[in-house]
Amino acid sequence: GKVRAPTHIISTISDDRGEEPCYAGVPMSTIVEKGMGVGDVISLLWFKRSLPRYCTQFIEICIMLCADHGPCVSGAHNTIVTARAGKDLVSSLVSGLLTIGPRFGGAVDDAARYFKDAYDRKLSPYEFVESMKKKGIRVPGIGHRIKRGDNRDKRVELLQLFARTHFPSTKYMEYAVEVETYTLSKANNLVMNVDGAIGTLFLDLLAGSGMFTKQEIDEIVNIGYLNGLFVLARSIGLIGHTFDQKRLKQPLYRHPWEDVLYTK
Ligand code: Q5B
Repeated sequence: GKVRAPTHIISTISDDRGEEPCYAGVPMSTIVEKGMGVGDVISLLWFKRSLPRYCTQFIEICIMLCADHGPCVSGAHNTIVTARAGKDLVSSLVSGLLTIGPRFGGAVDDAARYFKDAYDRKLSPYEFVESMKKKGIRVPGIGHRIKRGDNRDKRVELLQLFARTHFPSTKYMEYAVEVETYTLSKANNLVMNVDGAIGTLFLDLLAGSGMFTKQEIDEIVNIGYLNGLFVLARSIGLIGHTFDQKRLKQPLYRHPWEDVLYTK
């Protein structure tokens, strides 16, 4: 009989061999006919299942709220400088994306990991924050350069409002609010930031939707899917900043001497 040659690639999320491409088994025509959105496409391609509407809506709200945060943040700054150096769209985009990491936008997965561990081990906010301090680790999802206890991040408030209205449970996020109350008693800039809100609310989505086993949740948190939401979202803004600089015909950027402390 026929012997199947061993394959070099295994793929489980999409298939383009038939009459029309399928995402996790769902044909393109169904996606269009049913009026599915980008949240549904992310559900299919990242989580390999159709999630309930409130979950896909939450994913779409995360994408919309993180699409941009002005020209002064690390990512936009890099993209602007690169575009002004005459580089192409992809170079300008990736130069901004490469700043996403533990301090800027890429703390979503670590927020999910650390807050899940602390909540599941029933640590009090005091025990959690002080144990992190002893280890010399900043609490991911806490702290912001411009947001303060008396100038909260509107994005965090909008995500919390949506989840409190639509999610069956918000236990991880409510725990993060308790942690924030404690960190704010230490310093006014130690607010829950957008990474912390998305990280803890995604834990609530995974645990409360009934769509994931405990093992699947652990795998998602361990692999680290959630920074992908910020990366995907912020790409929208970084592409916009590239077009903006090109449209404005901005010259090569050179940082002013006066703004550098030259010292020996
Ligand atoms: N301290 C975000 O720091 C920032 C502490 C802390 C315990 C903490 C810092 C941090 C964790 C990572 C995180 C996501 C670097 C942020 C984002 C997207 C964005 C960005 C935008 C957008 C800010 C002053 C004192 C020091 C520190 C202590 C600070 N954070 N202690 N846990 N988490 N957070 N990142 O203001 O005793 O003086 O040594 O790393 O969640 O990226 O809009 O800009 O949409 O684009 O520079 O929103 O919080 O404060 O470094 O001067 O620290 O506070 O140990 O204490 P800052 P520092 P001490 S959202």
